[in-house]
Amino acid sequence: MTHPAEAQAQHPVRPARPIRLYRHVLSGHCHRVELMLHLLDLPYETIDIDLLAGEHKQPAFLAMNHFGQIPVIDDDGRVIADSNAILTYLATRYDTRGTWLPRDAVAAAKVQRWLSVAAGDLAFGPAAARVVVVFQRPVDASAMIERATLLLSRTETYLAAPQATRFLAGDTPTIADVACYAYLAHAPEGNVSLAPYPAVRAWLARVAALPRFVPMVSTACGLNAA
Ligand SMILES: N[C@@H](CCC(=O)N[C@@H](CS)C(=O)NCC(=O)O)C(=O)O
Repeated sequence: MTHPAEAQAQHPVRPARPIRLYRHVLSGHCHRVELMLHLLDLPYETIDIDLLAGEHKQPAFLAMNHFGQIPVIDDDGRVIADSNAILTYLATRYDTRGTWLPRDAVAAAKVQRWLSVAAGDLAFGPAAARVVVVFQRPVDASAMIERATLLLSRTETYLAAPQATRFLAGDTPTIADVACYAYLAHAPEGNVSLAPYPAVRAWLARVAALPRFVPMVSTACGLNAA
């Protein structure tokens, strides 16, 4: 008799129909989901949400995500909100080899550590600083830039250490890399330079070189304006 795990490996789960991704093209939270869909080679379609018109606060959208935020996916009726939750879902359901979200306890903890960074310092540092510039918000971004700089210097130390691995949570890519990529790669749009961080730039290049990688749209904002 075939073991269930073997059967799954022989017949990997595929979406019954294209996964619907509710997104905005300039959102790094949405890009990480789109990147994961590409890396796993999953069929999907996009629905652009008009953030400026407040479409994400309308009842139809709130019915999918009470927090009124993108991204959200609808996979044949399974509605999942929150970018890191979506990465976890996609890896668990569709990566039958289990490399993007390892099951080993220590390896899984290493991934979760960077998901926490993505939802904390990354979101409130470089991502927030970029929003101020790209969406021309009338707020002082200096505390966000300071947080971004601290995050980048800590990440540089981590990635430049003699025992450092090629990717954030090991020698092969995981959803940790997918979650952290866009807002670090696009930090210059928020006036945060990547020049002092060669190990971070080398890691970004390794992510960008992955098969089926897709970039996020760049804007000519912040340091990119020069
Ligand atoms: N924790 C959420 C944060 C998502 C998020 O901040 N989305 C932004 C766009 S990048 C948004 O929807 N902002 C509108 C709002 O918060 O009202 C996730 O990881 O998905």
